[in-house]
Amino acid sequence: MGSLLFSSIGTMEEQERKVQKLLEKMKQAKLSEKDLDKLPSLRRLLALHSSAQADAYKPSLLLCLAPLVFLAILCYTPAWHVIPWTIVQLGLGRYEAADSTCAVRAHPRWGELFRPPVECSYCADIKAVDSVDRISVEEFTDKYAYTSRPVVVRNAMKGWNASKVFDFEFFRHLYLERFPGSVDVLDEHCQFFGYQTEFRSLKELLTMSAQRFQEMWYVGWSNCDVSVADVLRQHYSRPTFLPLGSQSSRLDWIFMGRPGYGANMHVDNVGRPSWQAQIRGSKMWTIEPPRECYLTCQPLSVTVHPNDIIVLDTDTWFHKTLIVGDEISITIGAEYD
Ligand SMILES: O=C(O)CCC(=O)C(=O)O
Ligand SMILES: [Fe+2]
Repeated sequence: MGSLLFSSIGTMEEQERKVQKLLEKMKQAKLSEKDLDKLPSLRRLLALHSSAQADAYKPSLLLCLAPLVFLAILCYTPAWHVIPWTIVQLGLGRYEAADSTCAVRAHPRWGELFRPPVECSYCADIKAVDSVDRISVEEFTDKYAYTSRPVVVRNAMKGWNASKVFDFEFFRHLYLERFPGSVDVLDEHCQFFGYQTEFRSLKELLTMSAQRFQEMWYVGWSNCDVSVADVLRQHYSRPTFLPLGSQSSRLDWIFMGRPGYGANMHVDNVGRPSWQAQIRGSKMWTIEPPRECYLTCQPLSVTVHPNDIIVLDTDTWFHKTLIVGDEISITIGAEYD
C-alpha cells in the first residue's frame, strides 16, 4: 500500500486504476472507516480522486449549457445584433418589432418544420366553409370564434367607407406624402411579403413605375406605424360579431395585388385566429388541413367578394389565395384574442 501511495500520480486513467486497486486492497485487508482516519494521507488521496472525477464532467456540462446560452442571447438581448443579423441574412427569419422579447421571428416555413402535430377532431366534420349573413356575437362566439371552423360573414362592413377610399393611390399618398418616414418605420419593424415579386419593402412597391404597375404584383404587409393606423381606423372598424371583450390587434395586415396572383400555400404561427375584410376585388381561398389530418379532414375552397369578412385560424389550416375577376384586390385584417 505504501508503494502505491508514494508512486507518481500519472494520468487520470492511471490514477483511477490505482485508487480502485487501493480500495480493493483495503477491502481484502478488512480495513474499516476508523482505520482510514488513522491514515490522513490516504484520505487526502481519495478526496483528490473525487474532485478529479467532478472536473471530468465540467466540459460536458458546458456543452449542454451552450445551446441554452445561445437561445437566451437570441431571445432576450435584442440589442445583441450579430446572431439575428446572421439569421436574417441567411433568409431563415425576419426582424421582430423593437419592443418584442425576441430579436427575430423564424420564417413560416421553419415554423412548419418544427410545429407539434395537431389533433384532427377540429376539422373532421367540416365539409365546406360556412357562409352566414349578419351573425350575432353569441352565435359567432359559440360556433366559430375559437373552434378553428372557418366562416365567411357576408355584408359585414356596415358603416365602413374603406371600399370607397382604399386604393393603390390612397396607400401611396398615406405612406409617402402624408407620413413620410412611416415606410422606414415599416421597413425596420413590420413584416412585408413580396411573394413572387422583386419587391422587398413597401417603399419599393409604392415607388414602382407606371409600367411596372400594369404588370404582375401581389404583396402583403403589416402596419405598425401608429399615425397610419389611426387613419386606417377612420375607414373601418372592429367587426361587430367578434366576441365581447376580445381585442382585435392594433397591427393591421393589408394584402393587395392583381388578378391571377396570390399568396403561396403556407401555414402561419401567430397564435391567434384572424379576420380579413375583402375591401375590393374577389379572392379565392384554398384551405387545407395539416398533413397529419389528410385522412380525417378534407380541403376546402371559398371565394370572397367586397363586403365579405373571412375568419380563419391560419395556424391550423394551410392556405393559399388567388385573386379572381378583373379588379385589383385590397383587404385589411387583424388577429383577435
Ligand atoms: O390574403 C392573402 O392573400 C393571404 C393572407 C394570409 O396568408 C393570412 O391572412 O394569413
Ligand atoms: Fe397566412
